[in-house]
Amino acid sequence: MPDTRTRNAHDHLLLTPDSFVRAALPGMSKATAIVHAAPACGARFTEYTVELETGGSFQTGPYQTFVYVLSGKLHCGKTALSPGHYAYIPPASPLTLSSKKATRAVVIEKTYMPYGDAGPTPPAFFTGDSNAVQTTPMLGDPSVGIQALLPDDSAFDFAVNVMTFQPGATLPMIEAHVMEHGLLMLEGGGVYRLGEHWYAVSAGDYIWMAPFCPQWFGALGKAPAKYLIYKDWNRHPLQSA
Ligand code: UGY
Ligand code: MN
Repeated sequence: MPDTRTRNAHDHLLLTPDSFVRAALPGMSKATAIVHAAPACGARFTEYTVELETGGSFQTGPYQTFVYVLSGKLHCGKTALSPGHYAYIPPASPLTLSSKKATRAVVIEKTYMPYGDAGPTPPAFFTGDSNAVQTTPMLGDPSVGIQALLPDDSAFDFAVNVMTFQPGATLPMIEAHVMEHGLLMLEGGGVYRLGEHWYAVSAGDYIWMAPFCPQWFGALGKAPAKYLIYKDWNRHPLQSA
């Protein structure tokens, strides 16, 4: 009988690759999606991995969209995105992204929330390379590095960071905060505490954390552990889209 590390709890979800189910979303051609987080689980954003065949394509919807390439090459307008490259696509700017070879990318979609008096203008389209983004030590600890993939600008209502833990490094505290998270393990592994549960996690696993889910991570093994983490950011908790 098969077993899985996948778990669905009231304030978190752990999805392991053995339980991923693929289905195309509207606008996909020679491509399929593994939806990791969506309003169906309580999330206020969606996150999915898109897998494209040679000549595959998908379209961004009416939402602001963040795309991070995991493997292959993704053509986004005039830009070709390689692994670790990413794009921010503003809402209501439909774009077709395509591949000339097998490609995987993670996609985050969120309804845009304007910022106070700054008006309703969302940020403009841009692309970046996570390999070139500066690493900042977390609370002064050089064994936990943070790379902020989006600019420090209140026009953005979410953040996407890459966090890299040297072997044995840990989050400095058990966090519990109003922001929710979508987390994709990119490399290595370790132990994730979510609420009262402790999970062994490794590259390829996905975690959704509800607001205030107690969370802590410790990296295990001989190589660094690295994850891509989304959070809602820069907005008052009473604001809704
Ligand atoms: O940004 C964060 O809240 C991050 N430190 N959380 C996490 O890694 N679980
Ligand atoms: Mn956190």
